[in-house]
Amino acid sequence: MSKIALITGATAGIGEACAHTFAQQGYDLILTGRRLDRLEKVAGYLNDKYNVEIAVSSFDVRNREDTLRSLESLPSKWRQVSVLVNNAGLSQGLDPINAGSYDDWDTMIDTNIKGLLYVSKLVSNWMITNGGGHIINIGSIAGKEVYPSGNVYCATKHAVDALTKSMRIDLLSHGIKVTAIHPGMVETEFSEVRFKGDKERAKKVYQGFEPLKATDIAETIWFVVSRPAHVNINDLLIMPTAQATATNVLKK
Ligand code: NDP
Ligand code: 8X3
Repeated sequence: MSKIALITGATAGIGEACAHTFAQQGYDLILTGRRLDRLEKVAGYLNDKYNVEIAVSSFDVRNREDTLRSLESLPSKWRQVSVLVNNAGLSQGLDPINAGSYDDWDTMIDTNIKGLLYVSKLVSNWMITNGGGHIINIGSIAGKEVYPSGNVYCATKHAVDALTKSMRIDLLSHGIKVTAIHPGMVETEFSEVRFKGDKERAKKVYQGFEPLKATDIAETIWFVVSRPAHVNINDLLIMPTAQATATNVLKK
C-alpha cells in the first residue's frame, strides 16, 4: 500500500503534530485546513526536513462543494491515500443549553460531524478503489462523557464515536480499518478557539497540571497506524495522568 496520509486540520495542534510524525515516517502528505499560509509553512518545513512530497488543499470543511472540489482537483496520484486522519474540529462557547448561541451550535455540528462525513465519503471511495486503507477519527473524552455546558460539543463528539463504529461495519469488507482516538485535555489552540481568542481564559484551562501535548496524540496515532495488517485498534481513550474523567482533574 502507498505511504500517503491525508490530515485534516493540519494548520495547528494535533493535525500539525501528525503531519510532522507522518513526514518523519516517510509519508507523502495531503494537508488541509482553512489557513493556507500556515499550511504552506508546515509543508515547506517538512518538505525540506524529510524530503517528502506534500500537497496542500485549503478549504472550509463546512462547505461541501469546496471540500469535494478541492480534494477531487488534486492530481490523481493523491487518490492513493492509505491513511486519513479526520482531525479538523473545534468547540465554540461553553454555555448552558438555554443560553447557547445558534451560530456556535451550527459551527460545531457543521464542522465536527458534517465536515468529517464529506471528507470520509470521498476518501473511503478512493480507499475502496485502492483495496484498503485506515481511517482515524479524532473523537474526544467529550464523546464518551458529557460535562456542564459541554452540550453541543459533546453531542458532536458522541456522533463521531457512533460514526466510527458505523464506518467500521460499513467498510469492513473493503479492507479499511477504522479507529477512534479520544483525547482528554490537550494543550493546543482548542481553548483559544472555544473562547474566541480570549488567551487568558484559554491558558487557565491547562494551569495547575500537565496536560497532553499534541505530539502525544500524534505518536499514539502513529502507533495505531503502524500495527500489523491483521490488528486494528478500534477505540483508544488517552488522558493526561492528572485527569480521571472529563471534569475530574487533579490541579496543584
Ligand atoms: P486546534 O484549534 O489547535 O486545531 C484545530 C484544527 O482544525 C486547525 O488546523 C483548524 O484549521 C481545523 N479546522 C477547524 N475548523 C475547520 C474548518 N471549518 N474547516 C477546516 N479546518 C478546520 O485544536 P486541536 O488540535 O486540539 O483539535 C484537533 C481535534 O482534536 C478536534 O477535532 C478537537 O475537537 C479534538 N480534540 C481536542 C482536544 C483538546 O483538548 N485539544 C481533546 C479531544 C479532542 P483552520 O483554523 O486553519 O481551518
Ligand atoms: C476536548 C476535550 O474536555 O477539553 O475535546 O472539551 S474537553
